[in-house]
Amino acid sequence: MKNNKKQTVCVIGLGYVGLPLAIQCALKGYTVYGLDKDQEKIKKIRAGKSPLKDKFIESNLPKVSLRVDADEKVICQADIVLICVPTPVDKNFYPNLEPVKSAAEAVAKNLKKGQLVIVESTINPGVCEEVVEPIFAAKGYRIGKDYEMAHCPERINPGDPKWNVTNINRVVGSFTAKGLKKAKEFYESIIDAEIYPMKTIRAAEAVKIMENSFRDINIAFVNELAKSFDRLGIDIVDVIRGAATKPFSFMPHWPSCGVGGHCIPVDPYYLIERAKLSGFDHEFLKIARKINNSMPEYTVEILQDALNEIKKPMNGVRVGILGLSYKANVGDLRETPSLKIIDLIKKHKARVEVFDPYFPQMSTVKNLKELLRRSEAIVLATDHQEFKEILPEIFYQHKIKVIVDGKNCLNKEALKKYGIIYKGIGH
Ligand code: SAJ
Repeated sequence: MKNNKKQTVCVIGLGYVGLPLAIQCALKGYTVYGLDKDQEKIKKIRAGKSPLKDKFIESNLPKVSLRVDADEKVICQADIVLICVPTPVDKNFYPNLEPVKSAAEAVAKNLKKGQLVIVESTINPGVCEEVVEPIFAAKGYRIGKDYEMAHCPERINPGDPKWNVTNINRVVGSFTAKGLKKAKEFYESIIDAEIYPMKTIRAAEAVKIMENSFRDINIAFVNELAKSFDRLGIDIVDVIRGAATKPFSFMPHWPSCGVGGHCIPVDPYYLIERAKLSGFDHEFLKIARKINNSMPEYTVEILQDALNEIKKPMNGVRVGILGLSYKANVGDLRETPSLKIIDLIKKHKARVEVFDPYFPQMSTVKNLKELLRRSEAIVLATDHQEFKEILPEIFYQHKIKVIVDGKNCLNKEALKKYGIIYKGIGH
C-alpha cells in the first residue's frame, strides 16, 4: 500500500457511517473527498459543522479538511472509493438497493483504472456479485484487471461512547487475493483493531446480516417471554437479571415497546428475500420480525388495560408520549416504534402530546414539564437519560395516573408507592 500521504479516498454517503470514516481517513493522512446528494449537509460540513449529533464527528470534523461535493466527477481522483449509502426497506419490508446501485453507477461512470471499490453499506450475500459487479461489467470493466472490489460491512453503533470507527474490529472480503490484501491494508492503516479477512465476499456480506439477525432474534425471544410472563405474573426483567448471573453462555437482551433503527429491524429482511430466490424460507427470522413488529401494538394494549383499571376509556384520554427516537440519547427516527405507538393511540381517539428533546420541531410541547401538565397517562417509548432521571414525585405532582414504561427504565416500585398504575413490558 502506497504511503497514505499520496493515497486519495472518496467516501460516497456522508451519514453516521460515511462521515466518521471520511474524517478518520483524513486524520490518518489520506486526501479525502466526500460525496453526498444533500446540499444542506455539504454546506454544514464545509463550515466545519457536524450535520449529525455525534461526538466523534463533532470533535474531529474541525481538525480535518474534507473536500465535500455533490459532483460525482470527484470519484476519478480517488485511489479508494467507499460506498456508505443507506440500505433501507420499503413499507412492505422489501429491500431497497437503489442507493447502492446509483452509487455503483456513479463509480463505474467515473472509474479510474486500478481503483479499489469498497462497499460498506449493509447488504445481503450475493449483492456484490449479482448487483454491483454487473454495473461495472456493463461498462467493460473487469475485476482484477481494471479495478478491485471488496466488502467491509459497517459496524457503527450510533451514540456509543466507547466504540467508534477508530477501534471496532472489522471483517473484509473480496473477489481476489489482491483486492483482499489492498482492502485489509487500507483498514489496518486507519483502524486500531482486528481486520479479519473472510474467505469469500459473500461470507463478508453474510457476517453483518448474521450479527444483526442474531440480535433481532434474541430480542424477539425476550419479547415473547414478556408477553407470556405478563400473563403468569412473572417479572421478565428479574428473570433476565437472574439468568445473567450465569457466568457463561448467556447474553442478556431486553424486552421493549419495539425494535427500531436502520439495522436490526431491517437487515434480516435482506437475507429473507435473497434466500427466497434460492428456494429457502427463513421461518425463524420471519417469526422474530413478526414478534418484534407486534410490540408497539402490545404496548398500546397494555395502556388500554391500565386505563380500564381506572375506568378511563382511551377515547378522549390525554396521553403524553416520552420519546420519538428509536434509541436512547440519539436523534434518529428510522423504524422507530414510537411513531407506530402514536398512530395506534390516535386511532383510539385519545388526545396525544409528544416530547423528545432531540426533536423539538416534532414535539407538540416545548418541554417535559408542559407534557406532564397536559397528560393523564404517559407512554415512555425512548429511554433518553432525561426521562430516566424524572423523579417519581414529579409524575405524582402532575397527577399522572398511568405510566406504560416501554423501555422498563423507570422506578416501578417508587411509582407504585405514589399510587400510579405502572406497567412495563413484561415488567
Ligand atoms: N432493543 C431492544 N432490546 C435490546 C436491545 C435493543 O428492544 O435488548 C431495541 C432498541 O430499543 C432499538 C433497537 O432494538 O429500538 C435497536 O437497538 P440497538 O441497540 O441494536 O441499536 P442500533 O440499531 O443502533 O444497532 C447498532 C447495530 N450496529 C450495527 O449494525 C453496525 C448493532 O449491530 C449493534 O449490536 C447495536 O448497535 C448495539 O449493540 O448497540
